[in-house]
Amino acid sequence: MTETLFTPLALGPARLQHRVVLAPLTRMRASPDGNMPTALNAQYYAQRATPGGLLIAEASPVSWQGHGHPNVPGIHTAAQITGWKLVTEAVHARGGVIFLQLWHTGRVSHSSHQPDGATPVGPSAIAAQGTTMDKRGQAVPYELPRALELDEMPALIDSFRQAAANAISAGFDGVEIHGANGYLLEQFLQSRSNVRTDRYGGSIENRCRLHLEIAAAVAGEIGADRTGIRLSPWGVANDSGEADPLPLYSHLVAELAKLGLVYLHLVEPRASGTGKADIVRDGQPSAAQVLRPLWPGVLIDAGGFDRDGALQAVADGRADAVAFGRYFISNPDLPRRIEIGAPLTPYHRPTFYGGGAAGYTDYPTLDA
Ligand code: 8OZ
Repeated sequence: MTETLFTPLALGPARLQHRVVLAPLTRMRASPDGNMPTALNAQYYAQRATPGGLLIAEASPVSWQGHGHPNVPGIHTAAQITGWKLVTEAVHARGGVIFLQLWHTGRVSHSSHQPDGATPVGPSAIAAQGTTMDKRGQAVPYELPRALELDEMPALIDSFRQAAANAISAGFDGVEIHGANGYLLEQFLQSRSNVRTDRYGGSIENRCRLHLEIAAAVAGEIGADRTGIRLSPWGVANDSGEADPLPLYSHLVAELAKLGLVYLHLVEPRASGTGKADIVRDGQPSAAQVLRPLWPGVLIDAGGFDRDGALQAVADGRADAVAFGRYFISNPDLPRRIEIGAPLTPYHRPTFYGGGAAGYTDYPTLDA
């Protein structure tokens, strides 16, 4: 039988009733003081929850050092765990399944986001090209990062393990390691940002080490069946990009597969950007098509899908599930609209990041 977006799917201990997934989306609406999720955030996620539907909650720094944007929720303080419980309880009350994305921004942070105005950290002292947002939301050039010392690596890895434990105590069903989009893990992966000469740099094996050690630490803490990971091969977000991605990502995916993680989440390169515009890069390979043979578990694909493209990706076996971002923002009942082929409400990009309920919890459902 050909699978569709509406065939149930086992995801570790969870049973998904459909395969329309909420992509992890930075919305910058946590409390400015303490970076805690709020009742408004709980309302937003609950609106998008469906029985047996998977929501991947927005990228959440694992430490103060991991922050790089205003008003994003963290998962490293007791108050943040309490705030996240509002979200997970509201989603579970509607029968939903919710994972949390664990994040460290690395060199694309800015000293204004860092404790005591410290210099952002990265694999090597190489600045990203372009601009980022400072604490006040102003565009500023990327800074020259400080290269992490070898003896800082165990604590860095442990911050992901601890954040995963925190996520489970906050009620999440699992976590997704953010290994994509030019943030710290991807900075280690790629030769343009990593020129280390120790065991975390140089060879492909060494550049993949941080992903694999973090994945093993998180899976050891909460179970591989609750641990997913997101990658963006061929992506260019935040001044990332490997000249020859295939050998690098083939090794990484094959090694991750040995850890038995519950899912691999890929960002299709055609959609790679930084959230500033609707970027479509033509002529890119399909990451899912290329890497599917190396991944025996659940594969979630993301990046610029429409209804037909998502149905096709699941029907031809390239993906088991498809994550939607922009259209899940503007259509809280997106799974139902896709199921019945209903028209979609367009999204309003100026309200993607920051602000309150407008452009966040005020998009209509079909019933409204
Ligand atoms: C858009 C704006 C800020 C952050 C990512 C977490 O690209 C993000 C992000 C996207 O993965």
